[in-house]
Amino acid sequence: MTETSALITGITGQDGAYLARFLLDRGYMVHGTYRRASTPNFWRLEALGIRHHPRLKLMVHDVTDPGSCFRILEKSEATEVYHLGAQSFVGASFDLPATTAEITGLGTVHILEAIRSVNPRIRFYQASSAEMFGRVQAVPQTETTPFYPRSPYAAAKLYAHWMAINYRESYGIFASCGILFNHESPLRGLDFVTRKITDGVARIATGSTEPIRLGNLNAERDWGYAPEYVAGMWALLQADEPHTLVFATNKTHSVRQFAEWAFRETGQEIAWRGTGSSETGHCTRTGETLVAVDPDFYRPAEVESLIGDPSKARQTIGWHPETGAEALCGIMVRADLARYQPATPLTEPLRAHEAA
Ligand code: NDP
Ligand code: GDR
Repeated sequence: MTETSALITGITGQDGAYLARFLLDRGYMVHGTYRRASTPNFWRLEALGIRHHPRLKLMVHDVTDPGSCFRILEKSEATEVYHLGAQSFVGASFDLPATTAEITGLGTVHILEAIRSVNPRIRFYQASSAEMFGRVQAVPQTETTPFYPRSPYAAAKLYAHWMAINYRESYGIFASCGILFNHESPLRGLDFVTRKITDGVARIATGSTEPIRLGNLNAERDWGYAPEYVAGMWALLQADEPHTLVFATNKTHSVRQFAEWAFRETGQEIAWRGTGSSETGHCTRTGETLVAVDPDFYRPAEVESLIGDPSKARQTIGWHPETGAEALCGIMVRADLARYQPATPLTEPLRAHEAA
């Protein structure tokens, strides 16, 4: 029996790495695409121990290059395509709106066009985002909540989302969209607020006196655990027909709350002083400044609060989250502490750019 071949764009990212491991564990042949960089960026694949897996093939690719989108489909002979490659950082999208549109928006169309020509029977997963709800029109958000994007990233994702649905309806392509709420892990990039906090907490716990500089402490997110969400991506492509489904925990918490949990994991309680851009968080025992608000991390337009209802995903494909945000925070802090403790062998460089 020949193995099923899957293609993952963005395999060097958080979800790409976890999804690759998930598919390899199920016997798939996995083709993953990475961007050429002066320094290879395979630390997540190494951390998961799959970098040299015999059924993993890595291919250089950029989603903005249409020809390369055709070639990866032809070479991989994939029957399932998980399109995760994107400029995924909302904050940077305000500085790089056109680049974000090209990668995150139009890049998806290049892949869809290639599927339409090379093999229209391919099952396609689109990494849609809760950010598309933006200034929310209903609480909690579901598959029928109207969208109101509030960033160049969200607008680009919304375009890609509707293009995937258009290819489903126009050409009969099995294009499924997962509208995923924030999901985090020890493999999360350091720019994102959860990992920025857990990395900072571990740094402070191992001797640093530099506070964590954050933006809007009152923003609320529905945070889940990434390995559970990639299992949902796979389940979505195994359904009898294509769907659009929300993946979320149906609970929301503030950035402030996440920081309090993270410091508590290392035995420190925070007392908050001041308001707005002059707010600081201090250790109740020592008075040391642990958190400082820095307006540099405010966004020109903010998504204040997100909370998703995953009932349809449970009914349709049996998916439901297991790990709540507080437990997730503990997992992340412990992993970052292990990275900073010199006696612990590193499974991940302290900074992605230090990867060999
Ligand atoms: P990451 O930022 O960790 O990974 C993004 C991946 O896309 C990386 O492998 C990156 O490569 C790759 N990439 C960037 N630009 C290009 C390009 N021009 N061509 C090809 N690949 C490119 O994101 P996540 O793993 O967290 O997210 C995966 C997907 O899911 C993204 O599309 C994201 O927008 C979406 N999403 C994520 C959510 C989350 O909470 N994590 C929630 C909802 C949606 P490199 O390593 O070289 O930068
Ligand atoms: P988000 O995640 O924008 O929701 O996008 P991020 O962790 O960047 O921000 C969450 C919230 O925290 C606030 N915040 C800060 N954010 C960052 N990055 N850094 C800070 O210092 C900081 N201080 C406060 C933000 O303003 C925001 O409100 C993530 C990405 O994975 C997207 O790709 C994905 O589509 C969405 O989640 C769902």
